[in-house]
Amino acid sequence: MDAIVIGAGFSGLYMLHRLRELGLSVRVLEAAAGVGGTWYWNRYPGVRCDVESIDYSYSFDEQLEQEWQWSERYAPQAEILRYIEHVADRFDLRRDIQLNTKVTAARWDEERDLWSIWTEQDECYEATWMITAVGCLSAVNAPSFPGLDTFRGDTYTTARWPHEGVDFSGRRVAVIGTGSTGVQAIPEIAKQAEHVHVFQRSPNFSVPARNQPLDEDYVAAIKRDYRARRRAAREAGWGVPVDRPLRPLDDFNPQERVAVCDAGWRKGGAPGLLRAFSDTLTNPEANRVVAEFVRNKIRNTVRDPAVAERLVPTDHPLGAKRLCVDTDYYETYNRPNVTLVDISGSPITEMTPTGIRTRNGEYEVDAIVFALGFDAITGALTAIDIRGAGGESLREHWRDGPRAYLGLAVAGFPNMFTITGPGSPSVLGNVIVSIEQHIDWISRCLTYLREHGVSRFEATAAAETSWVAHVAEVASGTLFVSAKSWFIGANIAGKPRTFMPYAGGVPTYRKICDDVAKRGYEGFVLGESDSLTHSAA
Ligand code: NA7
Repeated sequence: MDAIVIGAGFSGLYMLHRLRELGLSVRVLEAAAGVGGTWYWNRYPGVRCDVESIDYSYSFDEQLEQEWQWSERYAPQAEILRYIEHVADRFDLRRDIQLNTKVTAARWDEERDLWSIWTEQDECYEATWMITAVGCLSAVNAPSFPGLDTFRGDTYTTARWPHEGVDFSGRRVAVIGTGSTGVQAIPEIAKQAEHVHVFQRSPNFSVPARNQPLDEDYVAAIKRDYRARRRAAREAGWGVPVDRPLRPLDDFNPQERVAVCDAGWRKGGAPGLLRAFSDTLTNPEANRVVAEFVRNKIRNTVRDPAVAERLVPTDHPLGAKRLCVDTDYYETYNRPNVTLVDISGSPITEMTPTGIRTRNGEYEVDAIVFALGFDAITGALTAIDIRGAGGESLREHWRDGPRAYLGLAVAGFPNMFTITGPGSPSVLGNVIVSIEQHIDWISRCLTYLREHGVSRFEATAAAETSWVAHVAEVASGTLFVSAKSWFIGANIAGKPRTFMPYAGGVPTYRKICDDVAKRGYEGFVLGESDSLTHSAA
């Protein structure tokens, strides 16, 4: 093939569409039995996107965006999956997608300038270009509690939820994990189960989604000028349109500050609070004002003051861990069938045949739900044994933290593109905007390389090093670095602590990528077989 794309989620599908337009022969290899990526796997109760569907959708085709009708402000998983399936059918993508095909290894062939790519079934594909579209939140942080195999009840992992659903009626359920996933799942499970024990290691900030059916007039107004909406999304720092000019905390007096936060809280969704002030994520005082506002909302919502206090996050700035978006999360702790088990000082020591033991005691349950998150951003890439020039392993190259030029390419790994790779904005905001930007850039790059007869394309070590330093420098000017989050790999034992996404905002990043292209792919070596035709510093 000309190209192998790994993964058939939002990225893989659009990449396939663009590569076909370029006339390349392409195969998409997908581990799952269906398309959809994270939206295929994550089927737990309450699962929705935390970005509004109007924005969390492809912008590349005007007809597609006109014909598709989102039913709710934040579409549920089943609807997002239907949308992805619709896209696969509408653009006739399925004939080039091979499902149930997990890629296990890939090796760069120096002699022939191509990738050999192996699957779990031991098939081998060869392609000039290897494009990873594996998703930032797809490698599951699997539970590894002692005694887990002795537990006699049922266990469920949110990111691998049974397709037929789960009936929790009459059952005592433990949920471990209170990130975005737990925060969405807990209220839904509590509606059904006899009792829910929530095991919380650290509390997260969460804001109400205020999800609702989409108003037809509102949608019609957006569709009349969807281009403007998309443009606004692309020009906004995090890929979501801004509804008012952003101003720093110091522009407001104390009453106005509360009013700004209150407006965000009433509107619902993450942007209202994250962007309450232009400096919420860079100025500790601005962040403190917003965080304190949300803390008070928690205290005012949860009736038992001791429970409320345990739900109040104090160990990180608001937004430094991804801000959760919920429906009735804090209210759920007012239910008589919900118990919060604070395991911050008394961790889970083991699973027993009948439940969960912490340092403080044992909790008998019939089922355990693990909502432990992901080996984010790099986990799905390092799960594949990728070997570049000279046999160097990607795992080894990233031993001290991920290194990639623009988050798009890795030095020593020619002809490999990493969609939403480490060092790109990826998970900071609306990932669809970042996915489209990466894919459009890669497509233009491949066109240029073809026109210039280039068959080998590789980031230089110098460009990679300076980009990694730039990503770290930008992050150090934000409050992101002060939280033990999955953004910095802190949730996975032994993972190097590096802030992985690019925090300089989507428009700045886009301009940098475009400038690199304009300067003849500065920072890449462009070669033709063994003889280099062009090289840039
Ligand atoms: P997250 O945000 O990583 O949350 C995982 C949760 O699981 C978090 O509360 C963790 O506590 C908890 N956790 C992880 N390991 C353990 C162990 N061993 N014991 C107890 N608790 C544990 O993942 P999500 O799936 O919720 O969300 C990921 C993203 O997906 C989300 O931001 C959206 O963008 C979509 P911790 O906070 O580490 O103390």
